[in-house]
Amino acid sequence: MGDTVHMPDSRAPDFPQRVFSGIQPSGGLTLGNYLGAIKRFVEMQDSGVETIYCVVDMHAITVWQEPDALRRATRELAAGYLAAGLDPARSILFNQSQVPAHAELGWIFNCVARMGWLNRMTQFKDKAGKNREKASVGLFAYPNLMAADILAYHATHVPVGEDQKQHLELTRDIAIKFNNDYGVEFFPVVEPVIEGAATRVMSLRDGTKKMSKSDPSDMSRINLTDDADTIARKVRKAKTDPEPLPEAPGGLEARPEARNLVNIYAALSGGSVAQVMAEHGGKPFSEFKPLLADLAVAELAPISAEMARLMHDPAEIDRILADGAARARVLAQPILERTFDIVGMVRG
Ligand code: AQP
Repeated sequence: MGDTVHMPDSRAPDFPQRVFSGIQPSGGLTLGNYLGAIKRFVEMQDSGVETIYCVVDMHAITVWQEPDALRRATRELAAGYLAAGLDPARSILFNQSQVPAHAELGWIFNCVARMGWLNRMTQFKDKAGKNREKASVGLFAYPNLMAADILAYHATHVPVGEDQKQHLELTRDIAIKFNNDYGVEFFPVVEPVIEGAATRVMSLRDGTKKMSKSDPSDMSRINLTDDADTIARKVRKAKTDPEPLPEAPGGLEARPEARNLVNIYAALSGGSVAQVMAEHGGKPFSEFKPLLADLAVAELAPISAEMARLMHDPAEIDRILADGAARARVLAQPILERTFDIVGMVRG
């Protein structure tokens, strides 16, 4: 696995390579989270680079979360990390709220980032919708906290799906402005790692919309906790057009639903879109969908079973998160202290 990982050249050559990423416990994990993020997290861990993966619970509460549901989603996400192959002995796994440095550095970055920068964030516009006045301040400032998550560890590489690209550009802008304002070379300019066939998995009901854990329609997504029958049913019912698959990748251009299913197939099989087309081009969906369903079940069923097993022992999950948080605090605290010092805060 390790040799499939491509780490783009760092723009922070003076910093040792360190990977950070996170996922919100804002619902159950989807195939989008798995292919766009978790599968890549595991590959990076297995390649031997230092990896830190977070359950970003403070991000989750930027929109309302029932406390009990948040607790459950936090443990379920941690179980998903473990079941997919993240190993607490090789990666630091923890939840964000157990490491205060994230919030503390986030405040400093609230004072570095400009309103105009945040006003341009498309995710805020999408999530706040027409109800901007009623959105939480946290939802607006979300990218500043995300910058703090990453920069509190001087991380150099961040594996994410395509939708997070703009937030990572903002993280870079914050690092550059902080360094310029204070005349230091303290924060690295991070590199997003957005690679693979499924950097943007789309809804099974609408090929122009991202697959999302908070979409009201459960049929729009495959959840990592879905059983084999449910996965097969969702794939069978996935929206498609009446034409068979095209013979070549170019034929997918104006066919978002077909493209999405081919991308998912490629990501699950570990091949390229061109390989999938070479093998399955010209097949009707009635033939292609069952093959896709089989592939999805083969990959996800063991993960789902392991998640269910792990969820029977929440105390063990809590122990793993607490242990990871203790290790994360050791890394983040000196970086936070130095930041306070650079800014001019008196520390006793
Ligand atoms: N559909 C997707 N395709 C590829 N990657 C995806 N990611 C999310 N959806 C897809 C990637 O998963 C990581 C964690 O995302 P997040 O939970 O922090 O927030 P999100 O991007 O807003 O994910 P959701 O599922 O859409 O959550 P909600 O519905 O709560 O907003 C990121 O790396 C993301 O790119």
